[in-house]
Amino acid sequence: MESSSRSHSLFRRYEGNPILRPDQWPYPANSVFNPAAARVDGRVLLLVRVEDLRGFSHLALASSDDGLTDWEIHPEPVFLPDPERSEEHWGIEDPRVVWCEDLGQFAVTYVSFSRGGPLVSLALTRDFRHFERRGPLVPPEDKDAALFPRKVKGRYALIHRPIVRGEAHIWISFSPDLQHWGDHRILLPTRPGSWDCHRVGLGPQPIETPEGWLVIYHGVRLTASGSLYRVGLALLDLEEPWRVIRRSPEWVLGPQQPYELVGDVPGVVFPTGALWDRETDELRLYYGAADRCVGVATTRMADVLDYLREYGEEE
Ligand code: BMA
Repeated sequence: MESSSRSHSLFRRYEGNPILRPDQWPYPANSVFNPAAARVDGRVLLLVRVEDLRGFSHLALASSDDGLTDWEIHPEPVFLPDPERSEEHWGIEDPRVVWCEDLGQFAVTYVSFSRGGPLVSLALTRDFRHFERRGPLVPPEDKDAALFPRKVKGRYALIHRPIVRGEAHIWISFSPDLQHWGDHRILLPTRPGSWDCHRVGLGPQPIETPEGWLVIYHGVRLTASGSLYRVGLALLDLEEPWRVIRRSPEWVLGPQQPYELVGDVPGVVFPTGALWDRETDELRLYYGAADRCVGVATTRMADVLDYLREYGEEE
């Protein structure tokens, strides 16, 4: 099959999209989007970014047995900005979640908005109701971060997206203790001229597969009528994750549906949660649509790996 047909048929949107909308919320919300995803005791939990009517964000919890229907929305926010913490002055946004073997807890990396700009903070949780804040990991301006689910060669690893010299590439950094970060390297740069030429940023947490760490990322092109946010894929070496094995030349999901084209920010597909069911091989991608609501799209991991083997560019 021609590569473009393959890229654009890899993910299938759930026909019941959008699965979460602001009008379903138990309290006034402008938008509900960019959720992290986890499976806990057989249920799917989404830690959802909710923007209130002042324009500040916090995190709320939605849960469902099948991860598609019958969402139960917790009546109150579960993670609010702490007024004592200067880094959370203008709210908290866009969480990513990963089960961390070494910590025996879920690690939530989220964007906290300080007066000095957005930066990445870490909180640990087991139940998504109680959170232990570990504070900022990196200084502003930085976003779109997740830890790896295990240490790599004895070190914690973090993918993140600092802005350096006005450039927005995806970086990887390492730490012995989750506090001191170093060995910083550019991992996935923007590609001049391409659909991901202006900005790139990590989507959900990196996922360990037999062929490498799967990284799902967003790429941005600025157009005459605003930014277009689309989704690309990359595979990293399992033991040397700063080595990119393959990267999709084309986007695999882009704004097409009305709920992705109309919202506070039109033309945005922004994946932040992923669940891979190893038994059925289904890979689900939870994403924010147009900074307004939540959608889900699915594929099979085997198809993703085949696609990258066949069409991915070697770096
Ligand atoms: C990014 C983040 C996301 C947002 C996206 C599109 O920079 O701020 O929270 O969904 O832009 O507006």
